[in-house]
Amino acid sequence: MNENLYETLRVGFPENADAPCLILPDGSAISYGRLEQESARCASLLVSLGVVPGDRVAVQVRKSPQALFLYLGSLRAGAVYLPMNDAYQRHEIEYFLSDATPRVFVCRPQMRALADEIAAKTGVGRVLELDDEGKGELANMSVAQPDNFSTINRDGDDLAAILYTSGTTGRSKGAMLSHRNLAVNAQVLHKYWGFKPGDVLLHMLPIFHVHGLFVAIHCSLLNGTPMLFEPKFDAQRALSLLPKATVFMGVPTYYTRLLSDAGFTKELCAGMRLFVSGSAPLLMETFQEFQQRTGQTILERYGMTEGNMFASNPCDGERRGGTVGFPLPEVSIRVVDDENRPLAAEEIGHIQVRGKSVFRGYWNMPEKTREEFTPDGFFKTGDMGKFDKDGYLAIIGRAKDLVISGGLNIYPREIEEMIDMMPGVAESAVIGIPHPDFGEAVVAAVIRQQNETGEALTEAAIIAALKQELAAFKVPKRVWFLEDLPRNAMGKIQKKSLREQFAATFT
Ligand code: MLC
Ligand code: AMP
Repeated sequence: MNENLYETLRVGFPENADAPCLILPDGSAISYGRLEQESARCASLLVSLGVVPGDRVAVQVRKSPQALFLYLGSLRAGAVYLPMNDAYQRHEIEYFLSDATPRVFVCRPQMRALADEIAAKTGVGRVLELDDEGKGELANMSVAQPDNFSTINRDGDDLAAILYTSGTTGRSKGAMLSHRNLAVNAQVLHKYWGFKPGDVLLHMLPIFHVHGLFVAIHCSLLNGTPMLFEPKFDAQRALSLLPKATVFMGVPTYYTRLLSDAGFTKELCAGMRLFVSGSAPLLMETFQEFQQRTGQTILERYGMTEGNMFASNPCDGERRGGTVGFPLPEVSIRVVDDENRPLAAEEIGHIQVRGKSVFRGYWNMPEKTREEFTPDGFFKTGDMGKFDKDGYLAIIGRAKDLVISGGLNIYPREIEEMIDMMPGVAESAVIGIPHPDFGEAVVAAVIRQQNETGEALTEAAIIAALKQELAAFKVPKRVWFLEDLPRNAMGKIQKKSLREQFAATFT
């Protein structure tokens, strides 16, 4: 049996090849038949460029139908898809390409010069361009390819994708996801969330992370129904499209932005059957305000790049605010103490997960992979939580030093390392503090070296320097210069105390 994820998804495609798969902002539609043809062309193109099963195909482009064809084409060619946030800059791209050594790198035209330079340095075989409208070199080359392609046989354990997540040590880790990991989760979610004929998903998430690329797209494809495929989240656009949709998926920022618009009404949501939130904590006040405004209850779920979705509130049944619901079918979740001993309900501990959707480990990091799994095969999420008496899981905090801003993860270590290298800096501490729009915002506290006058080392200079190297969403929104950092008796920086000191900055 061919366990290629594409074949699993294809089972859900409608019999009528003319049925719409993507509905674009101008109202035009791309049919399921066309999706098959275009993904076949992309697969053929990759093969013609020498891509063989297991080769990585790295992609850093804006969301477009062509980008989706490329993802599916990569699956069909048996390649390992490596999507990158389009905000990533030199420092990040260079690391991903040198670590993953892809055969092909697809970039935006405006990144071409940098891409060529990095590709030459890291040994990438071929760089191709795809512009923000889904046109350009790659699209032109794929037109000439045959529109049918026999999807390459893959075993369930073979890799389908590598998604990089930042690490506490400052070094990003490539989470290896297999065809089985993704297929199992897609099937489970499709069923658990009650997808049915007639559903239409409003797709406004980026397609370089688990949420937008896997959760949202796989559910729709398995259901064989259309997606209103928008380039990005925009509250005004959402208001005009919600009446045409039945399902919406977003990070909490999408919901707070919708709620802050007076035009977001109950009537607008009358045809909606499901609002899903995840990737970051949904505040109880957002959950409640949403209920009051729309009469609908947001379904909160919990997941991670390293294993897709782990837990979800029920589709039918009580969706409990402040919780992420129950472990999904095929996933075991336990809450344990520091010695991996399971805790009772209401006791707070480390959340660990095991199951067919949990990843195969970190690319090129066997040691790190071993550290992150327990001897009995549970993955240590780094999240803290508890089950309540009814079995609902609540996420209480994080053991890992991680900031989640607008649904995007930022590891302070990565930013601190870059600030610490700047001339005149003695040390720094990067923290997340409450932010009304992004949930959390990244800020930095910096200690100048003793002889540093402060003339060159300003807040603006640090921010500008970081933007050269790092994705803008990771760059601190504010930088403060302090005399010293709060420390405990062991000399460890007390980030909690810093967070308390600056907590009211944005609120
Ligand atoms: C953009 N900016 C952010 C930001 N997004 N800053 C902090 N946090 C963010 N999330 C900054 C930009 O760098 C830029 O800064 C300025 O805001 C304007 O950028 P923009 O692109 O125009 O912003 P906007 O379109 O408003 O984007 C905000 C957003 C977007 C919330 C709509 O970030 C988003 O779609 N987030 C969702 C991410 C996601 O898909 N997460 C799922 C991960 S999967 P400057 O300085 O240049 O002006 C996962 C697993 C799971 O976590 O469980 O799902
Ligand atoms: P990522 O590495 O981008 O996949 O982010 C995964 C992390 O996002 C998890 O480890 C959690 O810390 C966080 N997360 C995801 N969903 C939720 C949620 N519903 N509530 C709180 N945190 C969440």
